[in-house]
Amino acid sequence: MPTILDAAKATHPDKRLGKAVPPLEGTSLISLFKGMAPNPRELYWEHEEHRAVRQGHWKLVSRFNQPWELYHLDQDRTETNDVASQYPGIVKDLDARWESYCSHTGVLPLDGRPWKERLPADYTAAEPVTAPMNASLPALPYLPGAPSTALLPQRPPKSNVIVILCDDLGYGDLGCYGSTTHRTPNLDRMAEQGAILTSFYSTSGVSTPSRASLLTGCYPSRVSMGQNHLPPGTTAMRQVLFPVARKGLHPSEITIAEALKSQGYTTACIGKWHLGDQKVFLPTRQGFDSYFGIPYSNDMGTTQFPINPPLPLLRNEDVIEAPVDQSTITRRYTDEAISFIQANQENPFFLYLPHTMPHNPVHVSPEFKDQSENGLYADCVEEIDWSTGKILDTLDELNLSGSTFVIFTSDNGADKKWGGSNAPLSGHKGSVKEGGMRVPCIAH
Ligand SMILES: [Ca+2]
Repeated sequence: MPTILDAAKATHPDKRLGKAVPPLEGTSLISLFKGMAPNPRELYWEHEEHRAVRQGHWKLVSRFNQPWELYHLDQDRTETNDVASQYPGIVKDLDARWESYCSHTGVLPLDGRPWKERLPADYTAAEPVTAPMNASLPALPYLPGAPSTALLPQRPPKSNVIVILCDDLGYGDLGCYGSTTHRTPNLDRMAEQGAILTSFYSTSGVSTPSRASLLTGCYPSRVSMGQNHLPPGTTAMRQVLFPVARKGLHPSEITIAEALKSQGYTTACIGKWHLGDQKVFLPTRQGFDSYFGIPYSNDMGTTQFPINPPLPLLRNEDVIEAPVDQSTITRRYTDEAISFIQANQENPFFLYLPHTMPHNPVHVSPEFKDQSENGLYADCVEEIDWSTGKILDTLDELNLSGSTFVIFTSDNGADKKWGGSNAPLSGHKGSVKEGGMRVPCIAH
């Protein structure tokens, strides 16, 4: 949110429902795109029984409610060497930050016990660390030979904004992030001409909370999207919304679309929403002038639970197809996106394009099927690359490239069994290891 508003020279509303809006947790990355060092700050994640805090090169992790583990990401990028017992002072400091985060966002430990009660007896042992805690985040530490962060051009006020968000695309799934099996020439070109970030995070390893943060600039729990709906037939709280959920992102929360709409932008959401499928929660009630897409994940049709409705495709607030033909969905999203850009070339626009793919079950157009070296998953990634190329070409043809800020990223890391890659990171979708939340991010 803050990055988009910064790019659009727009401001966040200071009041909501007549009350002052607290400061957002998100910060603008525009200075980073201009080649300046990022401001170091701590980051937090929660996923069911998992917790994590990152500050500089240190990362504190608790998995399955177990005591904290500590990793030095610069020296141990795969998070295999737990050094918590060697650096109890760092553990103590990050644990205190976690407690502060909990009180700030309303997050509670799952069993009600403070996290510090889980720490080892030598918790307050001498502090051996020599590196400063506030060391800057490393720039491009993992990809020898990767393109450096380039300067993005100055853009006019009220630049157009396009956010392309993939579903479950992993850190290692693109050529420009080191993949040798996925052909992504359009995204590689976008990275060469723009900026590629190697330490870019979503706020969650799963869809719903990640998207809530993207659109509001807040941690998921700040907007009550950290713990969500009970899936049918289970008693465990989950983080993602399921079909016919009684809950969604509260309509009073301020989204990017609402903030930009108030500045005169035309707004569209084309793709998977996953912030509530009841009418009151749909994109059309959250600042988007139009919506075309599926309201939740593509595996949530009748094959997931028999009580689920057939996976619907919506235009605005009406179901126009159920079950949706997923093999054409990426192509149809692309056509819709291009039509929207063409129709709004004379006025500022915000296009939010959250692809349905490459979330399992992957589907591709006939032209892309069996064309890659990594099965349907890579076919799907290559179709998304094609789609991005078509959108960038459209901007060029309409002479809008210089006045349009485009971000390509993913809502969380690749799942562990459908063909995606988070290499060279460990972890996967749904974990708090790096592969769960560190995602590709290319800006142009
Ligand atoms: Ca996802």
